[in-house]
Amino acid sequence: MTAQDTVPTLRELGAHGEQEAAFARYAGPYIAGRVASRHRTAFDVLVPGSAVRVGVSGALRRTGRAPAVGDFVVILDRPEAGTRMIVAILPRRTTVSRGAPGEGGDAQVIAANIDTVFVVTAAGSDFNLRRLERYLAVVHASGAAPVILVNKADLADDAEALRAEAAAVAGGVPVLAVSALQGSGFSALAPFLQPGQTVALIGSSGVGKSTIINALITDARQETGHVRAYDGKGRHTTSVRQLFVLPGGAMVIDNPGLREIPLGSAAAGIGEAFADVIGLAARCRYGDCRHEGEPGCAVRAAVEDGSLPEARLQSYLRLVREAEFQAEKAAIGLKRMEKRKWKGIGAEARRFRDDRGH
Ligand SMILES: Nc1nc2c(ncn2[C@@H]2O[C@H](COP(=O)(O)OP(=O)(O)OP(=O)(O)O)[C@@H](O)[C@H]2O)c(=O)[nH]1
Ligand SMILES: [Mg+2]
Ligand SMILES: [Zn+2]
Repeated sequence: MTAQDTVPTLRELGAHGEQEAAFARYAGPYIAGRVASRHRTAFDVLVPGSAVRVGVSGALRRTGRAPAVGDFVVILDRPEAGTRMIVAILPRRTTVSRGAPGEGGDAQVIAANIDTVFVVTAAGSDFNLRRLERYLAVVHASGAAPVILVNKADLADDAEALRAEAAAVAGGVPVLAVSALQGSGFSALAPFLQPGQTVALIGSSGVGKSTIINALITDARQETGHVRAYDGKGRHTTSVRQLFVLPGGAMVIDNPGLREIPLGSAAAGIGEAFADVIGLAARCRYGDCRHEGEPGCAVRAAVEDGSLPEARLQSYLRLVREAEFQAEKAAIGLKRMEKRKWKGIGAEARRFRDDRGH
């Protein structure tokens, strides 16, 4: 399941000091590991020496917290009692999530403890600046550093022009053109793939995330024994999120293609993704300017003099409106939760009364 045969330590699996310290507090038959993939109820966890498939303890399940791919977890390991299960999740450094369509707009964790997110797009019909802006807001909010990969450079008439177009909306985030098919542009990925670093790849279905991972695995001329993210036999749509350990010691997480990228709790990332607009807005006459035609609007002025593309402003305003809507939804969810709590207390009070009545 991993591309390496040697025994990775917790640190080699990407754990940082805080996580090692948190695990050091466990004494007894505990082992720490990193979640590589998640099945219906079981998890594949990389532990020093091997990979194990384990469930989750009832106590952890009742906390409502579920391990995510990339999480460092504590496993209670008592083979003599036939028990081997995840009992705790060690503190997360970063959390990449997307809004869940559920109540309260609460976030769905894509992956945890990610250093870098490769936002993958491809030359051709997937290439969309507005979608990239949305991805950047989500990744900025996660604490991980985004890098944009424009894949399938071999299909582009002018790959450098595409790269530059993406760079124009990336606000200083690195934008790299690659071709997973030809293996070109990969040397520029090396700084993000140092031993112990973790990269998650996200992007639409078909942009080449799995092909890129395969190229990274075979790039190191690993002879045998590795699992390929993409089997090369016709189209293979990734259905399960999975962490791979590269021969060089970096870890990459392959994700199923995202059909939509709800903002979720990523509102905080909008500011970073649109630092240019925020900077202009600071110079608007009114502090609560919505840049919809108010007098003295520095943002509109920038659109008029051509320094800020109208489409980028519209993209920003759309994301802000969505974030406001999410915040409202979250507030409604909170109220509902409160109501439920009160109902629960009411039921308990009735039970208490009934008990007393008997
Ligand atoms: N021309 C060209 N085709 C590529 C390149 N990279 C990937 N492809 C092709 O694009 C198709 C989709 O690639 P995948 O790696 O499966 O895409 P994915 O992003 O993993 O897709 P999902 O798993 O559905 O999210 C495959 O047929 C690949 O061979 C590239 O650099 N150039
Ligand atoms: Mg795939
Ligand atoms: Zn304004």
